[in-house]
Amino acid sequence: NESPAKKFQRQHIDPKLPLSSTYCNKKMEQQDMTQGCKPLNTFVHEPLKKIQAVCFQEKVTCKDGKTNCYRSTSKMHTTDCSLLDTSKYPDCKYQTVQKERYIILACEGNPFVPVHFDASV
Ligand code: T3P
Repeated sequence: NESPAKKFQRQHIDPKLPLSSTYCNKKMEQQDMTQGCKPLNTFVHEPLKKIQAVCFQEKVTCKDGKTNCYRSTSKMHTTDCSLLDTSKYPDCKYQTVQKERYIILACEGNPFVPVHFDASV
């Protein structure tokens, strides 16, 4: 059974930068997010350790009001995958947009690691 920490890694970490505009169509399928066509998902293209380190950076309030969110102190390479209006379920089609942004993650547990992608700013 997949832990919340492993689920976060599957859904949000890909150390390689995308090489094409069809990245999201392929990656969302490969990483098992196309049962139901997840509407928005961000991949972070940085090493695992660098992303885990965000849990010890700037503490901020999460969108749901909880207090276990952390914002990165540096910008990171990210890709937003947004489900297209024209996508016809179960054939999930995404727009691929690369961004350099600060990321906000929710962290939990011992070890204290990311379990949810809250936002990018
Ligand atoms: P998860 O909790 O599995 O990380 O908020 C609902 C989902 O949308 C959540 O999934 C995170 C994801 N999401 C992104 O991946 N990028 C974004 O910029 C936002 C706002 C949400």
